[in-house]
Amino acid sequence: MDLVKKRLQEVGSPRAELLKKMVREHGGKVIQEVTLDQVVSGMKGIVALLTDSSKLDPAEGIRFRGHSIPELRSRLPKINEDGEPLPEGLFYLMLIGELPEKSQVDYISKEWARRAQGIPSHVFDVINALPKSSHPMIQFNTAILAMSTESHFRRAYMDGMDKKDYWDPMYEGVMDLISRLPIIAAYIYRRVFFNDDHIDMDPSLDWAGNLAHMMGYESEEVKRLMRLYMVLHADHEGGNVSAHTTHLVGTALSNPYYSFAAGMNGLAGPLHGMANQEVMMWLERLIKEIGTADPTREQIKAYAIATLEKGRVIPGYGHAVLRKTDPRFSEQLDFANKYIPDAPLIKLVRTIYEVVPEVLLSTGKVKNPWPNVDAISGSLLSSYGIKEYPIYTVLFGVSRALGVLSSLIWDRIYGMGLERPTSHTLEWYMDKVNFKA
Ligand code: CMX
Repeated sequence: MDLVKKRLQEVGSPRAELLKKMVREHGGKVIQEVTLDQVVSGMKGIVALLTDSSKLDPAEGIRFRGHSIPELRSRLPKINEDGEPLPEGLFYLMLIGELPEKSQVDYISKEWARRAQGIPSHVFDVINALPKSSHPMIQFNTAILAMSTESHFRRAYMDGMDKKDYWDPMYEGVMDLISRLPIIAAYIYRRVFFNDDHIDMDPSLDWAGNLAHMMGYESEEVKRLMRLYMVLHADHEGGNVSAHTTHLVGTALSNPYYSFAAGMNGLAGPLHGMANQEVMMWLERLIKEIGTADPTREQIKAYAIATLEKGRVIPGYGHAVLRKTDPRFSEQLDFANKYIPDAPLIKLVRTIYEVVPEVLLSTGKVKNPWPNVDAISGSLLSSYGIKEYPIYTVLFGVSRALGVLSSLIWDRIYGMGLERPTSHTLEWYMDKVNFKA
């Protein structure tokens, strides 16, 4: 048996039993009261999800199964000692809850390289039927849906499988899907930006290294960046739009392809994953309007204020949960300072970081004026030669699969129920809070 699946079975059953027992004994206990503010502000802070893969602390940032990003950068297995961790290791950690050995990570690399071979040809036909001018996220999400013809879960469900075994075909589908995403992403990249000049995968490479290779980047530097990028974007607890949507759709027992495609449609929004592209467009306009790639703090301040006066957001800044600089930003800046400290875009990102928080604070309404993951990721990719902004959200999506799909398997292990919160009319709320018009 697949060694990851075997370990998952060993750790999964006792945790599922634990949850069942706790609900039996404490199911009626009140966790939290909900305010009207929370209902209309997008359910912020409402505790209503169970996600083990990662937890976001507003002041500290993300921890994956209890481990901070700096810890993971030093403790997860790598190819080279001075390199970045392999995302395969983070997947193992999020799925199993234990730091993997290098041999387990190598096993996943090989397993994904094997499973990646099976993409049916109609998936590429579907991509090719879309105009090249359609956004890469449209092509990516369509391809994910097109791959659902291969769903083990759908077949097992139709064959009448016992629901306690659903996690098994879900695991199979998730492993297939994750293994194939780099091929799909690279195919779209080479289709749109390199005139369909495609590059075959190299089964001897790791998952992220292969993505860089198939996109056309052979240097060890870009592969190292891609491994870091794939680790940093993988998960951000359960309530963000892409994670929550994947989970929500999965509770209808939709297969992993349907569920993940739904999550990716959420990632494509400019307030979520598409912010990485928005940041680059904001920087491009800034450079054009000010007339220099090395603007002063005063010039940046004036440009940021003008953005707010037009009723627009400053992309890459702010967060629904975080209340400090996103460690995913800091870790990328650390990487840039180490390897490309003089890159013009990185210098610009640093100066913006000195100016924008103060501008946002002065509005008096922005709860978190600090940069998030998207404030630097595009500048880093661009400084390494990956300058085609529309592919950035696709890369985010490839990485995000690791977290949301490991959680989707756990949803089936836990037997999570159909998600179905209650809605009410405006009049109901008026009555509830005793408000007279
Ligand atoms: N620029 C301008 N205004 C901002 C702002 C920003 N970067 N961040 C928040 N605000 C505004 C909000 O639009 C809101 O204004 P209104 O009251 O007029 O509606 C007000 O400040 C309060 O918002 P908040 O509670 O601080 O933030 P939210 O939880 O509502 O939204 C987020 C969070 C990320 C959508 C918001 O900060 C934002 O729009 N940032 C820019 C887009 C971005 O970078 N998104 C990426 C997030 C990370 C990711 O998912 O990838």
